[in-house]
Formats: sequence, structure tokens, C-alpha cells
Amino acid sequence: MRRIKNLFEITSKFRCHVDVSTIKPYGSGHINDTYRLKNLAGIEYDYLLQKINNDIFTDVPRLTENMCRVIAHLKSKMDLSGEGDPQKEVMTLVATKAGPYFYEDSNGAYWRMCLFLKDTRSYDVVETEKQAYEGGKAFGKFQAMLSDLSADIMHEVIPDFHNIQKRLGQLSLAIQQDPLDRVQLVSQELETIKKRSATMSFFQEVAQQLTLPRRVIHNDTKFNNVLLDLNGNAQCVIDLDTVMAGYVAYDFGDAIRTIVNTAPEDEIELSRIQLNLDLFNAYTKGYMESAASFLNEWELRSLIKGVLLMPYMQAVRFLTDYLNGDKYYKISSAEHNLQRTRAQLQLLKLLEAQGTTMEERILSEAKKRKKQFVKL
Ligand code: ADP
Ligand code: GN1
Ligand code: MG
Repeated sequence: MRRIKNLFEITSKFRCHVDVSTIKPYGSGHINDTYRLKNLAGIEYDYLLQKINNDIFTDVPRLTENMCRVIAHLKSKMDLSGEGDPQKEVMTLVATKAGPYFYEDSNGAYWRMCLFLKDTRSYDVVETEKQAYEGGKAFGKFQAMLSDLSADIMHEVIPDFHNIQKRLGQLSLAIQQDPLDRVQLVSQELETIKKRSATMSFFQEVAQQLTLPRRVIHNDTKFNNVLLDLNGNAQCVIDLDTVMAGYVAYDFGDAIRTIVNTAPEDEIELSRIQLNLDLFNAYTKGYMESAASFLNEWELRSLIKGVLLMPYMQAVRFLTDYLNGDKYYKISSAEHNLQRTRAQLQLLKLLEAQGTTMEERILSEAKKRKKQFVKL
């Protein structure tokens, strides 16, 4: 109860209609805490209030600057082109009465507020091809609209976020320290990870060759970060904490990771994890509708690398957290991070077996839309 009271006080710091009638936890994110605020009258805006995880996002002002930059860019593009509704299709942050788009409370916790987009839904697991296609359209369009925003001006809010060599370094450190004596429990998982470590360094190696542009990307393209409207059409890409520089293949791969898997990300029964390639095809089609026109050919060919890298990287991150004593991700059981690791490694093996088929599909979808496509 004390916590709720505190939340009402926090709400009052923002420029919102404060006759808030109910407040309750919302969503299934692993990092931040989200609360839905409903307005008394039901006719004013509803809001989402989020407590930003300050252990992970250590520089909230810079994170907010990134978000504001991206939001402004997307909204102004829609305004100028007359295509799309910037109020509904781009998230809107609510400023505090003091000015900034975040509030630091007396305990040093950071909060932000955004307009709640009514009549929308997000899904943890994709149910239909239409949804996968809409997800592809949403993230393809998102990247395309940001393709003329310089990645150099974005702050790196979590350094080396998708740098697999650094992530493997963190895993090695966790193995060395092994505070809970858990390394002995995960030898099989470590073996699977170790076997693939060299081939997964593709992006760090090509970074030197400058063939892949670093662009402004989302960096957390889980399917539940796209809001669908009541007709199942993509409406808005949300969860912009990690928008920063990166390779487009990271976004493509992370979306595929959550879209083609017939089971949840943390499925305990590994036999339930299957690939649905129809969903892969549908996502790729939707994605290419916007992305084929701005991606270079090296980027197109790199997409399949992202598909394999992202479940691998998530497995490395989940396992590191398990060994470190579950300090990063929210967990709902002692073995949760291990369960997530196993599920991601299982998914990776299935994806590896379908690598060639998926690569061909990516290139054929791109060719349909790109006039000068030279096979490298
Ligand atoms: P997290 O970082 O914890 O994943 P999100 O920003 O993704 O937090 O928000 C959690 C959930 O809240 C989302 O999956 C979505 O269902 C819902 N959500 C987030 N932003 C909005 C919004 N502007 N309007 C409606 N629902 C939203
Ligand atoms: C976290 O906050 P959420 O649940 O959208 C994580 C992502 C992982 C994801 C795995 C800042 O995202 O990188 O892909 O969990 N976010 C951060 O589900 O680490
Ligand atoms: Mg989210």
C-alpha cells in the first residue's frame, strides 16, 4: 500500500490529468516496472508510468535524450509526409512539471510517463502469419524512417550491448567467479556456447571493413514491443530504451528469435520449441517492404547472421546472469535464467538447421523489391 501511495505522488510530478483512478502493474518486461494509470472520467488520456531500472540504465538523462530524438524524428517524418498518425503510431512521452521527460524521486529512482495507446495489444508469442507480417512491417518501417538519422549522435546507453565478444568475456568472468557454485551444473550449455564462439564474432570482424553501416536501430525487437491495433494491424513500436547505434541484423535477428519460436522465450519443455517457417517468411516479407530499399547488399546478406547470433547472445546473457546469481533479469523461479538459456540454445540449433532455407528466402524477398541486386 505504501508503494502505491508513493506512485500517486510520483504521478503528480508529471504534466498529466491527475485524477487517476486506478494504478496497476502492466506488461511482461524483464527490466523496468510498468504501471497502467486509468483516468477517473475515462475520457481523458490514460497513461503508463515506468520505473526505469537504474542499475542497468545508469544514465537516464542520456537515455531520455536518445528516446526524444528518435520520437521527434519519427513524428516529424509523419507530419511532413502526411502518412500515418504521429499521435497513434509513435509513442508520446509526458514531460514533468519541472521540464524533463523523467523524474528522479527522493530515493534516487527514475520514472517516466507516456500516453497509453488505447485499443492496442502486444503478444509474447506470435499466433498468426498476419501478426508476423505486421511485426516485420513495423520494424522495417521503423528502421527505414530512422535511416537518415545519424547513428553517431546517439548515446551508447549500455556500452557494447550487442557485442558478442564482450558478452562472452562477461560469461568467462562469471565462470571464474562462480559465486553460487553453479558452473558445475551447466557444463553442457557451456560446451554448446564454446563450440560456436568463433563463428559468432562476425559483426566484430566485419566492423573493421566498413561494409556494414552502423545505423540507429531499436535493439530490443521482441515481438511484444510492437503494439497491434484491434484489427491486428501494427500500430506502434514501443520500448525505446535501447535505441542506439547498431547493425540492422541485430534487430532482424532478435525479432525472428521471438517470432518463429512456437513456444515462449523461457519454455521449460524443450520439445515444445519448434520453428514455424511460415512465420519467418511472413515477417521477412513485411520487413522487406520497407527495408529492401535502404539496406545495402552486405546488410541484406548479414541478416541471416543476426538470426543465429541473437538467440546465441541471449543464451550467453541469460547464462551469465544465472551464474552471477540473477542480478540482471527479473526471475520467477531459481532456475529461470537457466531455463531461458536452454530454451534459447534449443532454438539456436533449430535455426542453424534451417539457415540456408532462411537465407534464400531473405535474398529472394529482397530481390523482389530491389532493382539492382547483385549476388555477392
Ligand atoms: P519493458 O521494457 O518492461 O518491456 P515496455 O515499454 O515494453 O516495457 O512496456 C511493457 C508493456 O506495456 C508492453 O509490452 C505493452 O504491452 C505495454 N505498453 C508499453 N507502452 C505502451 C503504450 N504507449 N500504450 C499501450 N501499451 C503500452
Ligand atoms: C530485456 O525489457 P525487455 O524485457 O524488453 C533486455 C533485452 C533482452 C530481453 C530478453 C535492456 O528486454 O536485451 O533481449 O530482455 N533488455 C535489456 O527477453 O537488457
Ligand atoms: Mg518491452
